[in-house]
Amino acid sequence: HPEQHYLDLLAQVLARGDRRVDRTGVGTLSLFGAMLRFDLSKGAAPILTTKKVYWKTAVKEMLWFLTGGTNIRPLLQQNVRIWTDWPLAAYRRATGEEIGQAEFEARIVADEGFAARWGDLGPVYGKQWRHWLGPDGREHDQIAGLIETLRTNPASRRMLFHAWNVAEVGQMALPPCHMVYQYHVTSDGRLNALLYQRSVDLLLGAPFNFVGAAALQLMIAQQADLLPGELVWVGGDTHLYLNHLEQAREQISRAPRDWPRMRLVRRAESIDDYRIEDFAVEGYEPHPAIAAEVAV
Ligand code: DHF
Ligand code: TMP
Repeated sequence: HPEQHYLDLLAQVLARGDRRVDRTGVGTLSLFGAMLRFDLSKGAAPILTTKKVYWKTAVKEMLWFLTGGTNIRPLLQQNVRIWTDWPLAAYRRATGEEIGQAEFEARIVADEGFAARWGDLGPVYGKQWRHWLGPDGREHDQIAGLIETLRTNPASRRMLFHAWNVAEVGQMALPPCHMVYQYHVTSDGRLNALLYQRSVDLLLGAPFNFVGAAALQLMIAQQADLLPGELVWVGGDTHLYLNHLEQAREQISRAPRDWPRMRLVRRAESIDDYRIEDFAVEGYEPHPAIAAEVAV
């Protein structure tokens, strides 16, 4: 089962990970350099079955990146709370106010001005993917450029987009983790993708990143009249937080089940026209969710 390779990676990090203090102060076990390969060509999607993964949340996050936005307000309006911790931490640092997460989220949703001031993550993924600012003041839409090249010159070896804008990394709430996506078209019309992720929270973050990358691959393939092929995932600093070790052991003890199928239920006019309702997942019967705290 392909999921076994993920479980093996969890086991490797537990067994051989280098123990170190990290930016968050939580501490990690870390291995450097990992690869997983997922075959999307038969309709199966890398949505882990050894714990319940909230795949709609991951797809909504990907759709939000594609809008070019960097403010968490539209996420909260769709009940997606995975990005709240970082603006909340910044707000608490700046104001000293001991506001709770639910109250902060409610204020972001209710008050547009508050959201504009406190809900923005800086020039993160959406900005760099859709509006990378060149030195001449011109903006570059890397996603539109990628789809254009896939349509007109699919043999190109230059089909990628990048979020690591060196000049702007310092203004980001969190520098990009899933950093470069490269694409490749086979002679029989399959779209392969390779995601390079520089930093990997293997228990909490990676399962979301697999789903996001697969959803993006389905959308881009459809827009370029290609069929999905393989998704190759490469991790740089691949780690388990020290407060996730029990959860990782629990997950390893579970037997993977058949992967669900994910497909698009309609053809969208452009890459900007997809909605969460366009994604159908069938046959997803995971083991129960595994609760874990995210390191901020
Ligand atoms: N920081 C760290 N330390 N790890 C991350 O994975 C991470 N991911 C970020 C931003 N910063 C991060 C953005 N993505 C969750 C999942 C993905 C994500 C942020 C958070 C998360 O908490 N997942 C939980 C709850 C899911 C839910 O409530 O919908 C999970 O059990 O998967
Ligand atoms: P870092 O910037 O110090 O590397 O911290 C980022 C942490 O967030 C790290 O544990 C990796 C994790 N992460 C993911 O695994 N996937 C993601 O999509 C994001 C945004 C973060």
